[in-house]
Amino acid sequence: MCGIVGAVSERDVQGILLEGLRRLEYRGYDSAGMAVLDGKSAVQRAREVGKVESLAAAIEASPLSGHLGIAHTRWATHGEPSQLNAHPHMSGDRLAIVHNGIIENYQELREELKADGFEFTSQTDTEVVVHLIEKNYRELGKLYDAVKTAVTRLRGAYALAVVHADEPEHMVVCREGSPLVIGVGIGENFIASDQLALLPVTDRFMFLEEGDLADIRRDSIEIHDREGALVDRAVSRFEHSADAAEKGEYRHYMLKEIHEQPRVIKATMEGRVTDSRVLEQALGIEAGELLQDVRHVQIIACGTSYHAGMVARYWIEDLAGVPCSVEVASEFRYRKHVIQKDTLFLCISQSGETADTLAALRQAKKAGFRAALAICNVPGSSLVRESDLVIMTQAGPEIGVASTKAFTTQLTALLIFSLALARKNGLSAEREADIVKALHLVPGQVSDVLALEGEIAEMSERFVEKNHALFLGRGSQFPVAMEGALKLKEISYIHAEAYPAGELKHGPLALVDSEMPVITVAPNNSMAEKLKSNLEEVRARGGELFVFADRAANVKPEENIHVVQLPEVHEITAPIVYTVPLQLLSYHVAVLKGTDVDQPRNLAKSVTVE
Ligand code: HGA
Repeated sequence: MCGIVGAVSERDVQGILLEGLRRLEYRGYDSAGMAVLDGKSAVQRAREVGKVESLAAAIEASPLSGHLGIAHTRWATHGEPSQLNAHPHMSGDRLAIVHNGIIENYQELREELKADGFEFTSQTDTEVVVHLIEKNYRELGKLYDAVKTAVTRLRGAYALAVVHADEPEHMVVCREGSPLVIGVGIGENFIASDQLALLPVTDRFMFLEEGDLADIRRDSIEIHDREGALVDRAVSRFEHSADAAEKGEYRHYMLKEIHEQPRVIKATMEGRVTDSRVLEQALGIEAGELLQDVRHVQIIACGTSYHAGMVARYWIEDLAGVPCSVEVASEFRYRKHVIQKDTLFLCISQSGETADTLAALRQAKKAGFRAALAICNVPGSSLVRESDLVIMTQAGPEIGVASTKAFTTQLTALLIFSLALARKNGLSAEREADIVKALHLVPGQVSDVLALEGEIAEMSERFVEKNHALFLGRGSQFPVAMEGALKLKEISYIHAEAYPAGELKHGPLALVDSEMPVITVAPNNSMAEKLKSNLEEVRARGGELFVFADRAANVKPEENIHVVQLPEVHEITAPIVYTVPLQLLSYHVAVLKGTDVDQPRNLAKSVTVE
């Protein structure tokens, strides 16, 4: 989850690196650092605890200058956030590295290197790597060879960028389990954990494969694969416009991203649905044949993407009649499981680099399943490259750590997939047309919900003093309630839990009193009447209810019942539309509480470590 950026250029690289770090800060932000080489002196390094702006201030006070540099924004895994643990790490005063990932055998290497006389100044796993490279450098005398030999000793996940003051014309980078992309410039080249970091300087990128080791110079890029063979990696152009990563008129990225939903949901449908049917080829050339064989779907995801998977289970079982299981990746990967014959393995991840999801996919591949389908937002990511079928969500860069538009576009893609699978399993053309028509209405309905922002912001004032909240939903709205609770936790730090409304009386009702706000999503679906009885149970215990419902659900505002009326929506597409008011509610509660909305404490975007 850390962010790495590096540059080799004729111009001074300090500004490029700093801007890159600012753009990567969503990945980690407990400390940041930079190392720059000018070809004359030893490595110049600055490291600061806190956000990138602390580093920027330190560098402004004592500038670094040079044509080669690496930089890092950290999300600590080993060792507290501190200046000593911040990257770049050094061995002596001439070798520096930045690292994203985890070195699993670092204890053993640390003991070995200590016995060799290396002194450790940090608690990180990363520091063993820099000393190991230095040890090899002393023997081999070439940075490239030293890195190549050192990585054979590493177990775990890493993206590394390495520089040495005796070889100030290049950096050596490699990747194994953590993302790394090369930005191709003219007479200058760059590296970063994410293309976003480099958009001010290039829009051409090469994606390293697992095990690749690259030598990056101003005028050349040489890549060798795991076996040591010289390889070409295709150059592709970044597809989104550079300003997609800017905040524009909005106060926070999260708010901007909430408001982008009508457009990106529409973009995710484009080319994949006609007026009345889904185009299964949009899932891949072999999709038609492949889906024919699928008898079971196993969904794997983490966090918000897991909630999208839970909604999809209702769709897949309801529309296609195909059994579907959903599991969080970090659990799936560490247990024995039975993969049923002709299972489609469906991974959902915004970044496509989520370490647990990728590990689950790789493990399942060994166990054998019919095919892997990825729902992902980042082209060229590991998940996309390692799957047989892909549906790219068209959310554009999502910067806010709390996911919003990635979730609703995942739902859109999952509904398209569910319909394609359902058609193979007897879904009638009429029902398909009915649902596709409903899907076309979603962007407009989301806009209608966004127009209710003022009302929702007013409602949020009642939450500021609360310490807990309960979210209720039934059927496919239960995962929507879970996602609502997660958003509130993530950005406002209010403890929130979600329950299927029918479960209330089996325990959580004991928590309900006047201090416990209860938020309910209540479209007029087949469960509406049952849900209303559950609301009465809450009211009878003095609970304050906040209900998002459409007119037809007929929930009347009364004392202790606040109702926000939503547009009428089709039962199948309702989870997409009903997610949006809960995002707005969490956002406004967080703003009132004064939290760091885009970068909530302890979290990071794109969880590339376990
Ligand atoms: N293990 C290293 C890098 C952490 C990381 O990649 N986080 O996403 C450290 O703790 O510094």
